[in-house]
Amino acid sequence: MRIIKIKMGIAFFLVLTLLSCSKDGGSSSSDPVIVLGTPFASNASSITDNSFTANWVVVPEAESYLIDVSTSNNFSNFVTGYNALEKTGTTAEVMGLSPGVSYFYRVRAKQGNEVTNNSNIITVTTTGNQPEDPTYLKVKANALPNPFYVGVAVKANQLTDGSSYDAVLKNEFSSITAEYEMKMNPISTGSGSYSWDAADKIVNYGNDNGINVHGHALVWHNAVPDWLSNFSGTDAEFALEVKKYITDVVTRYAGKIKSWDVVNEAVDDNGNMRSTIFLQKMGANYIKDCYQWARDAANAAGDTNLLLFYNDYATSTNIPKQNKMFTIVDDLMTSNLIDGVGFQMHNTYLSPTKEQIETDINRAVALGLKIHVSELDIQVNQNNDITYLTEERSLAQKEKYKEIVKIYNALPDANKYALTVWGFKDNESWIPYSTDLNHPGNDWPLLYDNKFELKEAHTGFLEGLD
Ligand code: 9MR
Repeated sequence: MRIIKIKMGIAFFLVLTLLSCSKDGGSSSSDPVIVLGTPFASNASSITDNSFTANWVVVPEAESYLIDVSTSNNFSNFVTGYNALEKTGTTAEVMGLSPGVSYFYRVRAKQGNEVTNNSNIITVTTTGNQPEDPTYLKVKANALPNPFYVGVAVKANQLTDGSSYDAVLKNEFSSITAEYEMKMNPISTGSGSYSWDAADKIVNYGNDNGINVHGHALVWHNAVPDWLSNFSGTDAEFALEVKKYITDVVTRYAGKIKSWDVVNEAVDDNGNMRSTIFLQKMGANYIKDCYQWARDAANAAGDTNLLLFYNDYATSTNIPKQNKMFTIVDDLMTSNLIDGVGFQMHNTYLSPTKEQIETDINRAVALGLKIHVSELDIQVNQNNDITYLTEERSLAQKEKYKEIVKIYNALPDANKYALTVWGFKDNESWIPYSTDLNHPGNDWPLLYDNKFELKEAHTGFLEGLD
C-alpha cells in the first residue's frame, strides 16, 4: 500500500512538472497549473411545453461553457440558437421548443482558447403532446372514419432513440414488421436454441411506443437455418422441430404481437405448391399443421386474439398462383385457422392494374378476412431504362402509390388491418440489391430518398387517404 502511495506521489509530481513547463522550456512560478475538466451535464429542470433549463456541474477553472441542443442524440442537427451557445453560469434556458418532443443537450467548458470535450448527453422531453400534423401518414390515416395501421419494415439497428429512423417512424407509422430479423434463420440457431436479441428489440420498441407489431414470418423456404436444411433425422422428427420452433416463438411474443405470417410464399410461380423442404418432409398438410401449432401456442399462452395470416407475392397478376393461394386459404378457413391474407405488393409503376389488385384482394374480402398490404414498394426502373429518378417516373410512382392506398382505404372497415411499406429509404430497399431483378443499384421504390427527404410517392400516399 505504502509503495503504491509513493509511486502515485511521484507520478503526480511528474504530471505537475510537465504541465507547468511553458513552451520555451522554462517554468515560471507565475504560470498557474490549470487542467480544464470536462463538464458533467445533469438533468434538466423547469420542463414546460416549449422550454427547459439545462444544467451542468461547475468546472472550477472554466470561464464559460458551450451548450449544444439537438433533436438527435448524435447532434446531426441543432435547435436554432443552440449550437455552441456560450454561457457563463451552470444553467441555460432552452426556449422556443415544441411540445412532446425529445431533445438532447451536452456542454463543453471553455477557458481562453482551450475547449474541453463534450460532456455526457442528457435527454429531456418537453411536456404536452405533439400537435397532430396531417402531413404525417399515420396522423392522416388515424383521422379516417375507418382507420387502419400504416406500417413500415424495420431493422433492429434503426430503432435507437433519437435516430432519424426513430423520429420518422414515430411521426409517420403505426405498425412495424421486421424486414428479416424475425424469420427462422436469424432466430433459430439449433434445435431449441434461439437468438432473440434483434427480435426482442423490435417487439419491445413497438410495445414501448404504442406501435403495432406484425410478426413476419414463421415458415418461409428462403429463411431456413442451415442446421434445419441439413437435418438428418426422420421426417417426423423434422416436423417436431418445426412445431417446436413455431410454439416457442409464438409463445415468447404472445400478447406482444398482434399478428403473424405463419406460412410465407407456399405457392410457386406456376400455381403449384412450392416444393419446399417443408412440403417435401411434412407432406401437403404441412400448412394446416403450422397454423394449428401457431394457434395452439397462442391460446395456451392466453392470447386468443392472435391474427394468423397467409402471405404471398404477385397474386394479382399471376392468376394460377392467385387461384392456388385461395385454395390454401379456403382450406385454412374450413379449419378456422386463418384470419387474414397478406398481399405483398412488390409492384411496379405500371403493374398490376387497379382492377387486377381489386379482383385479387376482393376474393379475401368476400371470405371475411383481414387484408394486409404487407410489403409495398413500387419499382420505377424494372426495365433498367433510366439512370436516375426522372420527374416523369417519380410522378408515375406517386400515382401508383395513391392508387393502392385508395384501393385499401375503400375496403370495408372489418377487412382493414394494415398497409405496410417495405422499408424507409430508397437506397436501403432490397430492390436495388436483388439479384433476381435486372436493375442492380438503380431503383427508387420507397417513400423517402437516400437523404430521407420525402418523395412525390409520399404525397401520393397522403392523397390516397383523401
Ligand atoms: O427485404 C428483405 C431482405 O432485407 C432480406 O434480406 C430478405 C431475406 O430475409 O427478405 C427480404 O424480404 C422478403 C420478405 O421477407 C418476403 N417477401 C419478399 C421480400 C423481398 O425478398
